[in-house]
Amino acid sequence: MTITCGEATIRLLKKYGVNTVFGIPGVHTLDLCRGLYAGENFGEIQHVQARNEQGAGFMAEGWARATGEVGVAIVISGPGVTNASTALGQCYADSLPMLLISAEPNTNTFGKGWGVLHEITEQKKVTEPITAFSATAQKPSDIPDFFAKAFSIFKSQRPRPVHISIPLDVQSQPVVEEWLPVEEIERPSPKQDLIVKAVEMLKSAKKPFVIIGGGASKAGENLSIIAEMIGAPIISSTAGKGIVSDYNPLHLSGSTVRLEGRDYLAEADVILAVGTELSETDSFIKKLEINGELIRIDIDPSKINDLYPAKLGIVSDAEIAVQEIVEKLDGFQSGNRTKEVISRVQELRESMKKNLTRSEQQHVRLLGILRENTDEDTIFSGDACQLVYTGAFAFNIPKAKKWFYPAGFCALGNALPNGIGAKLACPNSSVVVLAGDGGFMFTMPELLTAVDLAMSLPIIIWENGGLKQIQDDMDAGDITRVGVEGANPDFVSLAKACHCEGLYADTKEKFINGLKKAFKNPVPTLIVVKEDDKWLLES
Ligand SMILES: Cc1ncc(C[n+]2csc(CCOP(=O)(O)OP(=O)(O)O)c2C)c(N)n1
Repeated sequence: MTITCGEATIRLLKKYGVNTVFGIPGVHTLDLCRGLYAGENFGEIQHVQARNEQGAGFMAEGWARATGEVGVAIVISGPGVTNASTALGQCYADSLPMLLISAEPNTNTFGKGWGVLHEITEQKKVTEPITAFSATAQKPSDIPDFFAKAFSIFKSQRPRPVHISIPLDVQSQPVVEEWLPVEEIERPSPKQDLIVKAVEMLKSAKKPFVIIGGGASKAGENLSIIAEMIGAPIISSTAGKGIVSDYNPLHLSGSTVRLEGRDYLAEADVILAVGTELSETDSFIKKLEINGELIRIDIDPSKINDLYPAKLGIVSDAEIAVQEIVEKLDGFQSGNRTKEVISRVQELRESMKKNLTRSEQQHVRLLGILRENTDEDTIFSGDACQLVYTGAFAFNIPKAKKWFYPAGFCALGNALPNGIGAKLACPNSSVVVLAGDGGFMFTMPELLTAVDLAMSLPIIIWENGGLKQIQDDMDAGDITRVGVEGANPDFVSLAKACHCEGLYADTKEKFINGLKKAFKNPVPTLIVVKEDDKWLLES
């Protein structure tokens, strides 16, 4: 039977296991929209209407953060693509699978510069630097080929976003043949001699250390076994938080952002770094002091000898390589070292608590209350704000994929739409959004998307009078404050105007009760917490 290319594209998405797409339709995506409800596709894929394509992209990102599976957004050409591009940047920086499907004007207009609707000359070039690849379909049969390449990247390589543009005239062409998904290819395994060498280095280390990044998301259990066997402290990157539980006594959590954590790392003689870029955004200093021999395990060969060249580089899927190291360690025990490391980790955690700023002390108080009133499956979707910076090292996350702090690209405004995507992907998990007053306003209209979805979603807004991190940076640099003190709305009234619940939590009780109700309200609840309120200053 003949169907349109738009319909065939949606059918193929379904065959790859996609059941939700985020987007905003336009005249350029009508054939894709027709495909959503045509024939056997009818209602198979939920379309979530965002209020801005940046929101749609961030929702797809949230889906990917929560599940490790591809998040999909469908947008118009031109402004739809430029709006959604920030989310591509986020997914690129944090190695997340996201598929942006966009329209493009008719192929006969390419390169002519006629100024047709939503035209960008060579649209794919806009997204090329922030995707694994960006491609324009010249004919319908390009689409299954592009999907095959994209899904191989999502499943079997370093996951990164992909952008596929489907021009108007291609979308409407007939497709006769049935498009099928390709089989998953095996993820790369390590060379045996390198695993043997790594095990020798770990066994003979006097002060080993383990660093965990987002690429190790399926290796958590074995990484704690390794740390326990060899007596090593663990530190996580922002993307690696929760892969090994923050409650593990060997774990310093995401404390590469703290001097205490970094100084301890500098003492190590052998460092096992798994699935981590060791990027600037994990420490916010130019370079970590690494004095020991570095073993790097990464699926991406380009990572092995970058800013931190490895003494031993193992190109492999992290899960497979770490499993093999555990097997080859064969029950090894480092003697008393594990005990010693546990007490040192405890000491450093205490010392981090003592060295908090006035703001951080308040964050820790709120985060402590939040932890007591949420379960271990709760997902925390954070924005780039001071509350979340503190949480990176001072908030315990027990499981992988439960803490979103997209430090990689660090675009403000991700928290609410990321949370919406996560809640749709994991409807049985509670989701809490953590945002600064400034960052929240970037994607505030997506509140209405959550209303459409009747979503129970507590949104905690840390109100500290503007763009405080940058205020602080300006103050510290003796720069006259500029552009950081703009007005905020009355968030509680705003919530009501958007058919949401809203409250100002000026006591601990109001906060806890508001949070409990928010998990049940059939709409989002804005819970505004103001820095320097009395209850946050009580110890
Ligand atoms: C899209 C984007 N624009 C600008 C910035 C720079 N920036 C980083 S933190 C920050 C302040 C954020 O303010 P707020 O969300 O209120 O959090 P706070 O720092 O007050 O905790 C700004 C403007 C950014 N990260 N992303």
